[in-house]
Amino acid sequence: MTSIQEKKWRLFFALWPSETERTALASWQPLLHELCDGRAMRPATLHVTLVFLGEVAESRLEALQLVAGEVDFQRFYLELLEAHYWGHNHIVYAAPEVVPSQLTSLVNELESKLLNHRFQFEQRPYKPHVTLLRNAKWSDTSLPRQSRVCWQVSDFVLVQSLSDEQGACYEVLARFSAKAD
Ligand code: 2AM
Repeated sequence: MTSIQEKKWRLFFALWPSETERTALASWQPLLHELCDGRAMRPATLHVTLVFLGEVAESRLEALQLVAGEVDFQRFYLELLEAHYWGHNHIVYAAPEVVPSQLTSLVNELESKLLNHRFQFEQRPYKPHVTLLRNAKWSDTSLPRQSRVCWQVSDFVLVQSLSDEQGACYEVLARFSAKAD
């Protein structure tokens, strides 16, 4: 008897920048690339992951979107000014100096609703970041401060991770808006 494997989608939830924020973040890349080498992420792929789900069965996609639609969160600003380096995975990334409490609440609520609906994912301490360079090299020294990016977050997205000849490429499948103030 042949078993038919259900199709799986590689998925994650993320904050997805507008063109303005995307362009501002991409403008950090040339100097960082000069300093740290590696591979600059394509501007169209820049984002902040909220929860990385990995492989999800196609039959669970509708439920996943219903769960995300139940998340109640307020809009907030994410201020990015600093670039950092992680030696363990050779990534140069943008991160906020202070993580907004609304972002922490959004991730906690999303994770808790997903767990209640039996979605599985790796639970690690949450470190919001935008990956700017991969395969980079840098020391423990601070990287230069960058021009401020003040990102107004008013929604989050469900993204499918695919790959093409240039590496990862992402497709936004659905958007979930903040509740009115
Ligand atoms: P990274 O940029 O720090 O690698 C899509 O892969 C997004 O999900 C990336 O932002 C990636 O973070 C994040 N992510 C988190 N956990 C992951 C995992 N186990 N495998 C792949 N990507 C992961």
